Amino acid sequence: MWCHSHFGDTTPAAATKPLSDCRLYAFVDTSCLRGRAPERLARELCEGGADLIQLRAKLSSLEEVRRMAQAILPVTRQSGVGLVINDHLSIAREVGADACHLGQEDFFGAGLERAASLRSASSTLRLGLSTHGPEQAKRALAAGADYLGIGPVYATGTKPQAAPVTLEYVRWAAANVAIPWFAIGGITLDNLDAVLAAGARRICAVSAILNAPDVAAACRQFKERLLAAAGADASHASGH
Ligand code: TZP
Ligand code: MG
Repeated sequence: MWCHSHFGDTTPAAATKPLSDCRLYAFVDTSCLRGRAPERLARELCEGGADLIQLRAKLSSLEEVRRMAQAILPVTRQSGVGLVINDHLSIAREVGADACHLGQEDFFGAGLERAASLRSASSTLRLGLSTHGPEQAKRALAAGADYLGIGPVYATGTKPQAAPVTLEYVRWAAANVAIPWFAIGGITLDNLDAVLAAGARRICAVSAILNAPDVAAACRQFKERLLAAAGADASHASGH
């Protein structure tokens, strides 16, 4: 088990999925809320089979992020879905989230070197790190990250300033990264096959899910195809 969080609510908690079982990593991104409550989106993502949910709130105050995290956490816990807080280590710790996701600058740029330094005796907080190329991936692995983000694969309006790393970096990750890693950036149901063909078996999708007419249905479509790809690997490996 990769984590059990302990937020003081009365919702019965399902066992949190191990990170190695996580395939579809979905987001509650405040830039895609369009008036919808964060906890409602979290519920729809869980219903659709998201395995992990990140709260990404680039323009929100600390207090707003804390409030959203506290509203989402009972929903994710009920489904056994891990909650990841983007950028805000202090809030991830305070609310008892399962993981914190940090960029290169947030982690290495802040002088941090080891994922273990973020944990304490009472906390099993996991760390995800964004990486944009092989050198960053090697450094993140050496730091003890629990998972890597590999992207942005394609240009995306959700992170407009970031240059695409292309499928070449996805292929490199498939050949070289032994911990869970998630391809991210501009991934849609239309280009998913190309991302899978490059070797990804775990993906993040933000706008393709949150801007879909039916959020849960969009999740289900991604999830089915990710599970099919993983299932095909397993049957090749067993010779069937
Ligand atoms: N990191 C790299 S690309 C990206 C982040 C947070 C945004 C992904 O969003 P979308 O809408 O799935 O392209
Ligand atoms: Mg960041």
